[in-house]
Amino acid sequence: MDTNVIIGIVAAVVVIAVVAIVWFVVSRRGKGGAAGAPAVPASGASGSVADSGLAASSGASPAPERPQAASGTAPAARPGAAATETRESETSEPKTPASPTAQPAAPAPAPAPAKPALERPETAPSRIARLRAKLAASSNPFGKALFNILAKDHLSETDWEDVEDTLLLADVGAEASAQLVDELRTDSRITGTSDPAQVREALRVKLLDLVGTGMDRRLNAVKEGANRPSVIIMVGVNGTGKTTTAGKLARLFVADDKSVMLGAADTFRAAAADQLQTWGAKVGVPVVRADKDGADPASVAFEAAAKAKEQDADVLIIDTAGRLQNKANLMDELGKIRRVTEKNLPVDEVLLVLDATTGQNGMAQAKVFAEAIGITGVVLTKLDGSAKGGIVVSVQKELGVPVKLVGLGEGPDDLAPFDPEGFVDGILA
Ligand SMILES: Nc1nc2c(ncn2[C@@H]2O[C@H](COP(=O)(O)OP(=O)(O)OP(=O)(O)O)[C@@H](O)[C@H]2O)c(=O)[nH]1
Ligand SMILES: [Mg+2]
Repeated sequence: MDTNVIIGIVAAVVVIAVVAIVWFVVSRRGKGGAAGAPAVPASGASGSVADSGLAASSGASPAPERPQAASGTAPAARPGAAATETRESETSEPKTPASPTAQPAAPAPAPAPAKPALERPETAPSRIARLRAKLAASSNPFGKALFNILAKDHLSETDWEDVEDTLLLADVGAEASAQLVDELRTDSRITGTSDPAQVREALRVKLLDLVGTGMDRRLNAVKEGANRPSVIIMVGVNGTGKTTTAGKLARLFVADDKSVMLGAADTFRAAAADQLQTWGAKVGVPVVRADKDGADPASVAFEAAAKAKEQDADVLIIDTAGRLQNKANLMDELGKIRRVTEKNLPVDEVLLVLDATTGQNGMAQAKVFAEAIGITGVVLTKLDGSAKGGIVVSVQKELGVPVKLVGLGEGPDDLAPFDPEGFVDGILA
């Protein structure tokens, strides 16, 4: 065969073979590509399910909580902060991704739970008018007994003794009661009268004198030149009303447009800090508290003072655990709380909270607390009950510190400045 023919045949075979291979490969690729295509959309679909789940859960999760006091980062609340806070939480709410077609099964995000609105504490004038009426209306065994004696036409020797006994029973104190009656009798001899109406008026004047109308009963925090933050420490035996009064006091300041911070230095009972936090939360006041039970109360006080200073609060109120005045170690602890607080801020006020129903026993408490930590004022609580309140006279007389506030009920705004005229009129009513 001719060589040229052979070469031609070989070339034709090679060309056919190449064309056949190319056709085969191309046709194979076309089939394989169609089979693997769904991988991307599938993974895309599963991604959108996950996304919609996330969106739903973030939509349903509660709005960010107010920073816990332990972190101490919460700013001291100013009234009106509530509205700002709500707005902030609304704007920072995660936005739902706009991809409706990719998330057929995604539930609509639940709206974030609305934050409870902050309470606006009662204003001072309204509170005082309400509490005056309440005090006047409360039954007063002391006043009734005096009224019965002084309603007589003429006062006999026994009547004078009864007046003294009634004063004693009202916790005015033995010394003050005896002195009061002696003076009244002397006056009545000098004026030659034992007319009960006159004696009654004389008693009113003397009682007012004893209770003291000229004392400055303002809280140190509101006096000119007060420190800022002004620190108040609440002290007293168990159950007198320290925490309740701290909460009520915070409301008084909030009503006065002051920024307030609370310090939960009662680490003795686990629930004590929660109790304080409940008070604070209602009016948007942050609480500095220990992050574990049984922590050193002095370290909480230190921390609270540091935070109040850092956040430039107007007032810091530190609640302490109730303690019996005869437990020396517990009384020493109070001294430590004060010293440690003073490493950060001067302490302007130590309020001794006395339960008016404990009567003269309150005097023993007052003396020991005054020695242990020094007190600048007394809060007389539970005067709304059957309390006699005469302890006002003895506590001021013995300690030289004024009764500054009175607790007149368990309501959140049942705390009033002590008003001597109203108090004495209440006794004699
Ligand atoms: N009626 C009346 N109850 C009051 C008053 N102040 C406080 N209380 C009640 O007294 C009880 C004790 O109050 P708390 O504030 O827990 O007393 P506390 O001194 O902090 O108690 P401890 O921390 O356990 O020492 C609570 O039931 C208060 O509601 C008041 O002025 N009038
Ligand atoms: Mg308490």
